Amino acid sequence: MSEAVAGAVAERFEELYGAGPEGVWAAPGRVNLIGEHTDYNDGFVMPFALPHITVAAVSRREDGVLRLHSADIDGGVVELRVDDLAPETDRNWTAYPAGVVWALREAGHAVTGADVHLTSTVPSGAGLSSSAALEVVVALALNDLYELGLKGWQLARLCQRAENVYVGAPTGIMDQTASACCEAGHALFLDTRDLSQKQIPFDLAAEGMRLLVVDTQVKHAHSDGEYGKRRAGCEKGAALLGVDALRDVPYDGLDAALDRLGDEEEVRRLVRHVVTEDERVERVVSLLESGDTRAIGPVLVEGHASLRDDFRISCPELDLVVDTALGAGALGARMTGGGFGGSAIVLAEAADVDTITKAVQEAFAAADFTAPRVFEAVPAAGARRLS
Ligand code: GAF
Repeated sequence: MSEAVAGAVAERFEELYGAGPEGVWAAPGRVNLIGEHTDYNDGFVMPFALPHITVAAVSRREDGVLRLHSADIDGGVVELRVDDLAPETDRNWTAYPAGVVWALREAGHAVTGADVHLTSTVPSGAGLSSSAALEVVVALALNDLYELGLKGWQLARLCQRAENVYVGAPTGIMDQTASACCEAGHALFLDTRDLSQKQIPFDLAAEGMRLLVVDTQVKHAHSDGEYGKRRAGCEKGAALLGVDALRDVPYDGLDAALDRLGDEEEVRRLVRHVVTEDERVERVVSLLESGDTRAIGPVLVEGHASLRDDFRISCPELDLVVDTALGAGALGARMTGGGFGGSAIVLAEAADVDTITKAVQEAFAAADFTAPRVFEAVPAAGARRLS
């Protein structure tokens, strides 16, 4: 499968650029099991990689030229000069790969140009980290070709910088780390403060369960303001409480912290979400480690309520998925990713998958919403070289 994909992408690269690529790489999208909007608060997250990948065929250049092409976007080859790359000057898809080159060079790595051809099966705008997959696949290819010796978490940091500074989207570090560091069959328990990681075995099929991803088809965007407002509100909360980040507010000190915030109603809600969400991640980890997998369902539901009521980033379509799936027998369900659209996840007994899927599709039709895309997610491999 990977070989066939790599061969096809390499062939197209040769048609575009006149010679075969030096290599072909892949980086996946992700879903987050639990731990939402905790990553820019130095907290905990628990994503796993999807089988959906962005693939890049890449060769080095020594003349300072960066040529970018995507099979998925009209517009042909885009040619840039690495010396001219500057933050927030590009509003197109090319800002993501160009931002990675910029971040590598800013960090002192002598990247002197590249020819890049990309294609992706990660749905875009679905909250499944298509941007991170795009960044990470380019970073990994350049890391290999220019023999930079950077580890997965270091590539993730550089990709985050590309997205924050070059693209101008104030996201955290979860998605890039997930794409770079996840392992097949596992969810990644990540401490976003120091990027320490633990791979947690997550094989639902072996226990007769499934995890569905329901893409509501409501497109979200991170640079459009609401994400940044939540982030700023969390930073305000940390400042008012005199801590470096909300991660430092202990769960058993939450009530006292909320009292101290007085009539800062919005900040109180944001703080309550982040502090309880960190606790939920730790609870899910310990349930999975003790083999009590079904018991994570109610924790996912609590997480959704917190994102809907306290963080206020759900939408009618996401709420409908969660309510309908639970009504049709799901063990748990919640929105996943940045919010304001995108996808929800549903944890279900294998035997209930068809009933739940049908119920969600019918509920969307009855509400006159665009039909959702439903697929089963099995934890897949992180970024890697294909050929
Ligand atoms: C988006 C961001 F990119 C992540 O960093 C994270 O904050 C997530 O939203 C919410 O948990 O995917």
